[in-house]
Amino acid sequence: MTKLAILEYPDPRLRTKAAPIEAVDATVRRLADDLLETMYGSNGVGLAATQVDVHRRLLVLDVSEERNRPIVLINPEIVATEEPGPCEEGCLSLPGIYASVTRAQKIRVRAQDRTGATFEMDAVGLTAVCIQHEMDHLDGRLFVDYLSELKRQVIRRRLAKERRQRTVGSEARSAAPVT
Ligand code: GNR
Ligand code: NI
Repeated sequence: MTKLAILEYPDPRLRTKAAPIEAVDATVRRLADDLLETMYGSNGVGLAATQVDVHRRLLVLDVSEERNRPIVLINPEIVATEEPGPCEEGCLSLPGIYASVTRAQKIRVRAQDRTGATFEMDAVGLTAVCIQHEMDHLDGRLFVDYLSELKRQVIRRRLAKERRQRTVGSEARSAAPVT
């Protein structure tokens, strides 16, 4: 398995609409494993293929405390939603940014698993919110799209500043004498 690089907002590649997966083959299963490794390695509860610049309809999640309940959803579709409510969201593509978004707190999803079999699952709470968040990624949407343009601008500036500081930090380190 490989830990992959995660695209960060406002990278335009995060706006790509992912294409359906025609056949669940070894390549798709390897992608699912790489997504899981990348998600666990970044302490995320979910990850969409879009975030690693693969524009296919696949997402993974694990909302368990012990980090031992991986779920792989291929070509997911939401077939029912209930109880819209607020949820504080974060995103690995917007490190350190959190905001409240309204999402259905109960959903029913249809998807294929890693064998290609179609199944349905009911999800509530964080699992339901996370699936909607990941499915938004597959359509090129981010949770900040639900905020005002003013809030998005504040977020873009904050992320740009943090990235600048990360770069300065690494330059200072590489310039330091190696003794
Ligand atoms: O790690 C994550 N936490 C999270 C918290 C609340 C709502 C959604 C999420 S998903 C996010 C990982 C991520 O960016 N997935 O795309
Ligand atoms: Ni995300």
